[in-house]
Amino acid sequence: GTVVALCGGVGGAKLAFGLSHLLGERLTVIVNTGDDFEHLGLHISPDIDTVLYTLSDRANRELGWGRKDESWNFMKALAEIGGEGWFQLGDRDLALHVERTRRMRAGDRLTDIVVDFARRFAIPSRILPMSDDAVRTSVVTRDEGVLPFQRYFVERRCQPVVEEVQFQGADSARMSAEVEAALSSADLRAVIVCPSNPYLSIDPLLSVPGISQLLADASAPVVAVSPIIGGQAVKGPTAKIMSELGIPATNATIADHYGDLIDGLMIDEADAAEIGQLAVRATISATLMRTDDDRCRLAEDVLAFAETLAE
Ligand code: FO1
Ligand code: CA
Repeated sequence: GTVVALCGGVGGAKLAFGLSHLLGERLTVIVNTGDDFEHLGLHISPDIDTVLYTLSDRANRELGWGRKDESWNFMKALAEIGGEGWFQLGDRDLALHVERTRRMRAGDRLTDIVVDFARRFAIPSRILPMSDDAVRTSVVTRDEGVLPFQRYFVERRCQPVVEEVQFQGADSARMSAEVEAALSSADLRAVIVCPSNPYLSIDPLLSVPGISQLLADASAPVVAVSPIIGGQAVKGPTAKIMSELGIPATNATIADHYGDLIDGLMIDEADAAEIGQLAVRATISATLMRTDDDRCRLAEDVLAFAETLAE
């Protein structure tokens, strides 16, 4: 059977790495593009690139984004002539942005471009953008108005208080034929919602018309891995945003947030005591992924859990 993973950036990509190692070409990863933006005239797709780099062992593990063995000559040269420096584009990373932008201007679909890059990187699994249409995440802040996602996340370092998260363009976006086929395949064995930020990384995916319906209709079990451990987000601003939105940073909230879309939730062993309070079938595992072995073991655990939920 085949498996689909829904994924945002860093945390999600780590589990996608484990799943990819176990499943190879039987895995399709559908990736958030709500973080995409135009910068310096280039089309940047941070979550797609994080997945491409992570699954091909090119990721910069220290930074959590971008490539390993990176150099920054372009940024230094840009600063010298007064260019914008708040968003760092490494010399090697730049190649993807330039080539993606060139091909998009030539009329190629983002899906085809990403599939080609993945093949060039010898990634056996399929990586698909959630849509070829632009969906742009923006954050309504209390004091600074509406900020495009990267301005909020990188330039303002998630400091502004969040009142609402919006997905511009979502209403009229279409999922690609490839996304639709992957989610409605008769061969589908499980859908895994990776431990990415539900509000910033997974919700944009679910906002694309049709995707949540396909999840709800899937005969295969849909299983999420919680990004919360001990009341804290493993990485990034999940817990901060939840508290600003007035939602407690607990696994129960994550379970309620995904609601009927998921059939099971995997939580961290540190939160085992919460299992009884969850309105969904749940199981525990060690969800913190420090090493490649951790990623593969968690992938095994989540697939085994999904197996127990299959009809
Ligand atoms: N994150 C930062 O915190 N600072 C950066 O300068 C930065 C540059 C960057 C360039 C390419 C890329 O693919 C990602 C980059 N990120 C950077 C990460 C990215 O903005 C976020 O981690 C994701 O959008 C959140 O999922
Ligand atoms: Ca279902």
